[in-house]
Amino acid sequence: MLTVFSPKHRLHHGSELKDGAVKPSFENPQRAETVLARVQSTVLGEVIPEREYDRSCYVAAHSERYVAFLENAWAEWTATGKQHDALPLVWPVRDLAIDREPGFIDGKLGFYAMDAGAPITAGTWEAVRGSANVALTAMDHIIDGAHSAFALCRPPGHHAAREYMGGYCYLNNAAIAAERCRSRGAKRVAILDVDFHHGNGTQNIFYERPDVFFASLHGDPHVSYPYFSGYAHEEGAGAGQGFTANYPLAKGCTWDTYRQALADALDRIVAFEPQFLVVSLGVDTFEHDPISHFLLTSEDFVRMGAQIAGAHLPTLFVMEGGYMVDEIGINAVNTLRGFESSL
Ligand code: OKP
Ligand code: ZN
Repeated sequence: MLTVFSPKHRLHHGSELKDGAVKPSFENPQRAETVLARVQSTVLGEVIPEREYDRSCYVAAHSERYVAFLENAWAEWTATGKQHDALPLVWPVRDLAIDREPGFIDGKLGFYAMDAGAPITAGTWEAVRGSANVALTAMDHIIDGAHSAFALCRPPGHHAAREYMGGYCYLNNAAIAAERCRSRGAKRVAILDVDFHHGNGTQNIFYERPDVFFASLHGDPHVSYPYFSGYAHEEGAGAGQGFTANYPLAKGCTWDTYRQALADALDRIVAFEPQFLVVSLGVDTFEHDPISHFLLTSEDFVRMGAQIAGAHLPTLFVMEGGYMVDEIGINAVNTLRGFESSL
């Protein structure tokens, strides 16, 4: 399986609020480096760099003004004299003016963010573009005939919605790849999100769309981030009614429970008859993940990959979360090898 990787991810190394202090983010550069090292040591296949893509590819999944915000945010922030990571501290909720973009960076940060978990730094935009271009390059490889590919994206993307960032995510790499399929002629695309956290951003982008089926398995939002989406009753709306499927799973979920939900999600995906499958591959469902609470073992990821291969669809794997850095490479590559070995 081909891997696409960009060293530009190293330009993004942000901080987050943790235990009452600003500390280096769990979402750190070593994550992608560890996965790359495992891809190489297991000889998964060729590793190629990303190609350049026009910003219209990003605007397919996001609003023009949001992409412009991401592009300009660091310059607007430093123009106020600040040099530390830009984080929002105020948000428009409920009765506040949720539709009017503020004219000042402090307001814009809250307007375009769901939480304080997506810091903007000097190198963030370059890294974020690189990550989206990694997904686009790998998707094009599949559209051009390959059965599978691995987009080793960093930063991740599945919390990024049409018009907001959050949860370490800025551009939604999986959604941008799915839109690429559509713009290159595919009628139907499915996205399967196996990251521990609900893919609220992907759901947001395709919620009213009948052409992109979205299924997500994740920690029950009643007790798990992102808390405000991912319930089973969220099934899409309007023309998209019935084209979103959510599987909230209880704390302590093991493979035996997980595989049944995965089987149901894959059945629904196969019934949808998509031309392509995009997998948001987070491995934070791992038993030793520091910020999640499922109990999958490293061997379970091999089983997960094999089960996904059973859908017999051209499949793009897009890297999302996973924070037990020592084992992130083993778990991600186990999934890919499980997929390949059962073809
Ligand atoms: C991203 B992905 C705010 C951060 C709260 C966010 C978890 C994001 C997970 N200080 N935690 O789905 O793996
Ligand atoms: Zn996650």
